[in-house]
Amino acid sequence: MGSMYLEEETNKKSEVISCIFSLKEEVGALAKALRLFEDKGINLTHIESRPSRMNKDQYEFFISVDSSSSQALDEVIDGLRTQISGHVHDAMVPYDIQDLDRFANQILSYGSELDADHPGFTDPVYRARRKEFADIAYNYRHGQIIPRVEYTEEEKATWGTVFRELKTLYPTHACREHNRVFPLLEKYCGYRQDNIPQLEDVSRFLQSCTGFRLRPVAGLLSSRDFLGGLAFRVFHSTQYIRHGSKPTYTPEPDICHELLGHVPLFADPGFAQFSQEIGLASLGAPDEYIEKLATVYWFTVEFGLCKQGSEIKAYGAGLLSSFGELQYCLSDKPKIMPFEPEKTSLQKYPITEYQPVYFVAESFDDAKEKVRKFAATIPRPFTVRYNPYTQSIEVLDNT
Ligand code: HBI
Ligand code: NLE
Ligand code: FE
Repeated sequence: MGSMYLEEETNKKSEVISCIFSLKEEVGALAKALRLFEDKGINLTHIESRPSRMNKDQYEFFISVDSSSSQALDEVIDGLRTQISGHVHDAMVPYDIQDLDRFANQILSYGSELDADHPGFTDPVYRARRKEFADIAYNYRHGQIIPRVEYTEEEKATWGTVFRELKTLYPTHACREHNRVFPLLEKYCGYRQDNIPQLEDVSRFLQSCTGFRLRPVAGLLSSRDFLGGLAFRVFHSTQYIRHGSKPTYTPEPDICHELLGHVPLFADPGFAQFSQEIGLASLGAPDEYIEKLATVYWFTVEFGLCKQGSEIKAYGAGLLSSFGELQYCLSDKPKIMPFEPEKTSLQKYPITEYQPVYFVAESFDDAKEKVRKFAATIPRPFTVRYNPYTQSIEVLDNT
């Protein structure tokens, strides 16, 4: 059944929306659910059923509809929840790289609006500028060239400070993979103290290294949407820069964080695979596991340390983009523990200050194997596999 579905999916590329819901096993339950679709005039293009792995007395239904029905589908989902107490899995899973167009604009905070404690909140120039960046992201569609931005002198000065300070720390503080890629970014992508590189150039470079690409985003996405992108080797990247008053550390991602922290590692094959593994594990996972995976992501891709020879180095992007925290994380102040997904995924963490705890990985390969084992324990109605030729997800039946 999985393969039949795949054929439909590749023919119709992205004109399909899918959804999974489960119903208590009782006479007529499916008929009632299907009537909701009928009432809204929705034509199902695909339906599969299977007993739920999570709930013994439930059946799961995996349906696809034509994307022109997307609004009506939202109403049906409401109906499933309220009228027949069906459980709709929060997963409106992206199946194709273009599906990311439907998720990328649901920003949690800091989009064009800035929260009151943000250093740019009272700066009207900064706020107006953030709105320009938000508009680029909102209008972006998969496959387009990422619009080039002319950065102001003030923005370039902020970048310059961050770039210069970090560059002096990398040789001693960054992992070897980061240090290996950095000179290539200087050579091919315009990484310089007096120049903020363009996302489009960097995205092309990454594609040639590992197939990872960048997609502009206005601010923070939900964990589910953000991790989902990684399954397709798509990294959602901000394009604005932090407020010039606080170059040492900012809690929100900005272009310094993306380009200096994340990009060098996404150019490394082992790390790219590790990141995609977390993304694949997130597809269709229940909410409580999304939270665990987000925590695993946080303590690896974002704030990870790793062993290299007899030393410990930083590979987490949040460390490699903050010259304050990069020094702090390798000092004797924070607590350091081994990376074990089962335990790491339960660790609480602050998001607006230096981390009190870090986790150390043996290697990217080792971390990847551990995440894979952890992912296998996530109860999901299906197994997924990425097909790089079609850039889509293959759904494999678990039964
Ligand atoms: N959204 N745009 C964006 N950038 C991130 O780095 C990011 C995100 N949403 C959530 C998130 N990071 C993580 O902290 C985890 O929840 C995955
Ligand atoms: N604290 C990081 C920095 O200042 O660059 C950004 C972290 C984003 C999660
Ligand atoms: Fe990040």
